[in-house]
Amino acid sequence: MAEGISFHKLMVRQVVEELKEKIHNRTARVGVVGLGYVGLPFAVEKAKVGFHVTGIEQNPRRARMINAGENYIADVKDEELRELVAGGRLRAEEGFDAVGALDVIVICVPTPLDKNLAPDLRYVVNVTREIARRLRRGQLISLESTTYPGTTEEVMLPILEESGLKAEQDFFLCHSPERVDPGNKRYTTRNTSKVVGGVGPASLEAATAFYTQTIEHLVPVSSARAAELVKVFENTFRAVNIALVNELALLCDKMGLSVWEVLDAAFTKPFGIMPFYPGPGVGGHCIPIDPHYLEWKAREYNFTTRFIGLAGEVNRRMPEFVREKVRRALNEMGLAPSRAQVLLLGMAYKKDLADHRGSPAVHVAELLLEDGVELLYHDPYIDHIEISGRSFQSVALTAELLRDVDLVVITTDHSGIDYPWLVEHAGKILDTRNATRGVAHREGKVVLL
Ligand code: SAJ
Repeated sequence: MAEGISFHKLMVRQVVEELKEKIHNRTARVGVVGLGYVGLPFAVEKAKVGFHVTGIEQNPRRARMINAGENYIADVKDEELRELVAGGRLRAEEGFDAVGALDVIVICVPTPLDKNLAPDLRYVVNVTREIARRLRRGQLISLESTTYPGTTEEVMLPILEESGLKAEQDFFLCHSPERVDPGNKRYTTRNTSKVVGGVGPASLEAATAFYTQTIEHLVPVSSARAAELVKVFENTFRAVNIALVNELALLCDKMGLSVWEVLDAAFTKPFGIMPFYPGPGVGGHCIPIDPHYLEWKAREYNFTTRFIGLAGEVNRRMPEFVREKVRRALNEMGLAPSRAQVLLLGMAYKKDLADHRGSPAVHVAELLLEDGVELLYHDPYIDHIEISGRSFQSVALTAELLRDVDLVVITTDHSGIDYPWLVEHAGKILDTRNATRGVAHREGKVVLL
């Protein structure tokens, strides 16, 4: 028996070493499934250090754009993408035929919630099934999508082993959560430390060899589940702290205090605190969603994650609070919402981005339309948008427009807006982001959240 075990271990060792050799000499063929704001920057980083990268992207338009060297992700440099595609280092395919020839496959597909705030793993499961059909010995599969602890081991592993191959001996499986802060110029895919956890030691060894090629600081943990929990904790940390300051904003409104003054003063504390700010709500495809993956999984252990549920409740309430502040502002001008023209400044879910997925500004717009407001919007990054089934175009921001509208609501604090000019020409402003902070003579004209 001892002989058999050592032969088995020898075999595994050989498979791991072969894969690591291909990774070290960059001959490993890398696949990235999902070329979005996580997948494309990752694919470019891997191609830049010499790997041949195949993107597997179900969106035909995106696949065509990649193969034409055209970029669509702001965090990727157009020229870099063009050169990598022209040099044959990076290409995109719509299907999974290439999987059999790949050595490492990284999965960066969306993990949304369904309408009951339960995890929707359809993309992860579909991709895993497609890979399982083509799985071969020596491959490393890495899930980067944010998900609940257990997805890699309880959902993906059984599907992959339906191939007849076994994890930790024929193929390797890990979870290495993405940590992308869209628009962040300081922290990139390369210099952001990255957590990685395998379904076993051989998987962790293979994954570590792969990720250290392009990530400056790797953080190995004991399992894929631990890696999954790290990531959902990170986003839960943000959701809860944003909800805390949003709740403070609601209380300050009752108390007649400025939440901005209170927070600015609180954040002068040089230790033991971290700045978060209230806003019109929490958008994007991570913070409003990922914590509910953990909340859902915790129920399996008969455990209620009260902070997550409460944070979601508070954050989802903020668009309604902005609607209330708009009504009050119009009321002070003697205007009923149904007789008012309101300009929303910013549709993106956060500043200096064109992304409006789950954007609180969109929720605010929907509520104002319900109140019968004549709605206009300006967003330098988003030239058209559909809200409540109606199409809107971004209007030009002119002094004349500002004179005409009854109220301007700053919903996204884009850096490129000239806020002193805005305050000078607008009649009344509801500033939900404190974007006009420091602008002279804003008193009397600017109402803060
Ligand atoms: N927000 C506030 N107040 C704050 C911070 C944010 O209202 O103090 C709002 C933003 O306006 C936005 C939403 O919350 O609508 C989410 O903002 P975010 O920057 O936390 O979220 P994302 O989805 O753009 O990026 C985050 C990453 N952000 C940071 O770490 C700064 C990080 O949580 C994840 O790496 C990433 O999502 C992800 O992909 O999970």
